[in-house]
Amino acid sequence: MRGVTSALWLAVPVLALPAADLFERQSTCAAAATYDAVNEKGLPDPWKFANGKAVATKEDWACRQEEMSKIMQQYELGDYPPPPDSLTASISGNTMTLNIKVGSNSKTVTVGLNKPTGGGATGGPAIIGVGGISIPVPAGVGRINFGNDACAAQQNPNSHGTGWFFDLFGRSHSAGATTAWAWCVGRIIDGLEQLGPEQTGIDPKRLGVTGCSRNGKGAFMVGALEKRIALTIPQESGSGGAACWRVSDSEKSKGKNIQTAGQIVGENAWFSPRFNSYTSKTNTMPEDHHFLAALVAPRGLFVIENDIDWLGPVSTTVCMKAGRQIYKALGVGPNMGFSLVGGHSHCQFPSATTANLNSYIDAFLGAGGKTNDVETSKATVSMDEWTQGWSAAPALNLSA
Ligand code: MCU
Repeated sequence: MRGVTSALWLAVPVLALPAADLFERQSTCAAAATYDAVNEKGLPDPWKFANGKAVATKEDWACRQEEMSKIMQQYELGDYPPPPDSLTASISGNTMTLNIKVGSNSKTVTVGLNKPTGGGATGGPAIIGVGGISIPVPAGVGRINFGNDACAAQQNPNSHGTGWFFDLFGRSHSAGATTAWAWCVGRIIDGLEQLGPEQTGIDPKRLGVTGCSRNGKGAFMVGALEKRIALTIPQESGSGGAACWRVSDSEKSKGKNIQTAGQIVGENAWFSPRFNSYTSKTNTMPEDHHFLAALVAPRGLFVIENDIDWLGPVSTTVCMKAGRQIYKALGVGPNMGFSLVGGHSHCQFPSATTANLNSYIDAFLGAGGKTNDVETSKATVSMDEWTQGWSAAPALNLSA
């Protein structure tokens, strides 16, 4: 008996990895340090890892999402940093104050809250407005005002490096403004989590994000990079948001007055300086903006567009239909909607779209239920041209 016990004791140190360590190792995805450029006319295949391996399981998909995020950071977004070293939140009335520390840098930021009503002890839902809100927000849903320009400026290409994100990380940090905004919104959510619904009236598990135009590009990036967002509603984000770079380049070559990658980096600081090397050869990037939808999946996503040429109605339709294909293959098709309704001015929400919008708000921020599974666009597109090279979709069921 004694012999058996000591044999067990001997065996234990060999096997005994701390449980947390073991789980961490098991769940680690094989990420490369950098991802090679490609030469692909069509939209890159979401179902194949960069090393050629097929995405076959839910675990594979989680790793592929991590990889797609890393690839986008390498080619156009710049690095999306981990959470800060410390964050302390306090609240007075409707103003939340955040004290944030990264290394030896610190920053104090205030955020205006418009608290939801009727949320009870668990708090109610709220929508974060990136630089304002231009969708109709249902009664009772709170609003959070994210002053994105103060986080990372968007005046012109030279504004890269200005704002409290860069005060914390240094002026030469690689993040584009939209990437920085995603990180800054993450800090607002940290504050809401820390204070809890008792103090804020907000349930941090029922948060939406929206923004229009340039700020719609930002809202999309927030949803793609910050996984605590339950519903992402980019409005008229166009190029740099719901449009795919390759498709916009193709439309431009057909004579359309459309924003392209080449133009965008000369206009503003929305993307990383890293992107500058690829804007004249977007077909070499192992990513495009259908990956933004792939990164939001399976969470709620309702993409609103317009038929204004500059926004690229064909490009946003192709790109977001590709996004819907991804959602469908993940078994969560109705979680993503695409609504391109024209005939109104930029950032003017068409009232006929309200019922569809509300179906997503109810499903993800409210009582639940089904969305209207929207796919509306008058643009005629040929999806085959853009997705024919994709591997067979794996038919995963992420809703289970
Ligand atoms: C659609 O968003 C932008 C667009 O990308 C820019 O080229 C243009 O200058 O401004 C749009 C915008 O933000 O309008 C409010």
